[in-house]
Amino acid sequence: MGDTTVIPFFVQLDLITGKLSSFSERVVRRLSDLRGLVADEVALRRELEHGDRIVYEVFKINVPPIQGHLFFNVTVIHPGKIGEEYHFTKGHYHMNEQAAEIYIGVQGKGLLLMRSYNNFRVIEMQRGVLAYIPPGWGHRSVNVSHDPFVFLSIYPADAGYDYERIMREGMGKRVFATSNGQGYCIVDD
Ligand code: PAN
Ligand code: ZN
Repeated sequence: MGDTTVIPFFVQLDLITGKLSSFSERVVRRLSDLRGLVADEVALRRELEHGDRIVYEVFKINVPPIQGHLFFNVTVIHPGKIGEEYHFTKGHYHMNEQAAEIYIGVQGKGLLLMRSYNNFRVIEMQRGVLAYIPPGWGHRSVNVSHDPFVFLSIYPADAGYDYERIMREGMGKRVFATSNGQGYCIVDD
């Protein structure tokens, strides 16, 4: 029997801006949350002297975190760099190795970095791109534009998050601004 404790509901997603009409929780990640994850820790410390700015936010809609339910939420990565490295999410593997995920690009331009052992994939994200993250692939998103990069995520509510493995092993790729500040380059890490 399925879990019937939640009754059907909806929220309105603005397909141009990614703004949700309502959400249950707003998770804020700041510069200081990226300690140990950035290429240039000295640049990070320097930028922290000017304040602990918001790098990205996740607008979550809560449903029970159990098998059968789906989480869906909107991530906004604000434009910016730490040193020459574009703003990115911490990145994670799902604890539940059976859990896949779908990302849908809504606004701005980003990269979805994925890793499974020594296999690496990068998908360019923008409005209308539907990306599939298979079970077992670690994933991180990067904003490579001068506007907010916004995307929707949908995944099993019992997926769980393993951030430690990314801390230990990294994503294997990093994304930097090119010298004219307009483009990006993907570098092995
Ligand atoms: C996304 C991410 C979101 C924030 O909803 O959780 O973009 O990234 P971090 O969780 O790495 O901070 C997702 O992949 N959920 O499974
Ligand atoms: Zn995920």
